[in-house]
Amino acid sequence: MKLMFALFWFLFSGFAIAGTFNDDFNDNDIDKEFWVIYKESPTGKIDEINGRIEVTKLSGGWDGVGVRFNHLLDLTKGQFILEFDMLLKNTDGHAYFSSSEVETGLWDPPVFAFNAIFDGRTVWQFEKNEDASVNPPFEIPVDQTDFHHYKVELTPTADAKEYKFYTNVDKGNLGEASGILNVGQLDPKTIYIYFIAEQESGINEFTCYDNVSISSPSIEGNLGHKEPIEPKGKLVTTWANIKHND
Ligand SMILES: [Ca+2]
Ligand SMILES: [Ca+2]
Repeated sequence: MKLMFALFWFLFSGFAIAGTFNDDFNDNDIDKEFWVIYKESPTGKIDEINGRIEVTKLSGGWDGVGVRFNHLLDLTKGQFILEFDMLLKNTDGHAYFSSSEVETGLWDPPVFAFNAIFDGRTVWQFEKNEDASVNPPFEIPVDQTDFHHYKVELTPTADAKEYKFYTNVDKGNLGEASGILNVGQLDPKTIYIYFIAEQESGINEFTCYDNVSISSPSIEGNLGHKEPIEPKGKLVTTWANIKHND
C-alpha cells in the first residue's frame, strides 16, 4: 500500500525524488566538499571535534561563525526537510536561508532564519530582515543545558514564494508549529543554508551542531558522512576483543 502511494505521488505530484545529505561530524575533520567556513571576524573559532561542530567565541564583540552548506538548493522542486541537533550555551544558533553566497555580512542581503534564543528569551523562532515572513508566528521554549533536535519542513505551494512550513523540537516533545512561510526577496531556486552562531558578549561561549540531515530533490542520492550505528552490545564486544588482543 505504501509503495502504491509512493508511486502515485511520484507520477502525479510533479515533484522530483528527494536525495539526502547527512553529516554526523564524527571523523573530527570538517568535510570541505560539503562545508565552507563562515567567519565574520577572526575572533571566533570553529572545529569539528568531539564528534560535533563546535563554534567558540574567543574575545569580546560581535561574531558570526559557522559553516555554509556547499550545495545549492531549489525549494520549488519539492519538499525540503532539514534536521539537526544543537546545543546552545551562552549564545544563540541559527539555520540561515539566503540566496547569497557570502564570506561575511550574511545579514546584509535578504535572509531568514530559524533560530534559538531571541531577545534574551530562549525560544526556537523565525527571524528575518527585509520582507520574508511566517504566518502565524511561533515560539517554542528550549533550554541551554542539553542538545535538542530541530526539524524544519518546507513544502511548495502553487505560489513559488509561499511554502507550507512545519517545525518541531525534540520530535514535538518541546513543541511544534506550522503555517505558511513567504520567502520574500529570496530566490527560492537558489538557496544556501548556513549554520551560524552569533555571539554578542562574553568569552568561551559556544554553540554545537551535530547530525545535520537535509532531504531535497536538489540532492542526488545519499551524500555526506554517517557512520553506521552499531548495536551497543556489539561495540562493547569489539572493544573487549581489541583490549584482549593487546
Ligand atoms: Ca567530518
Ligand atoms: Ca556526532
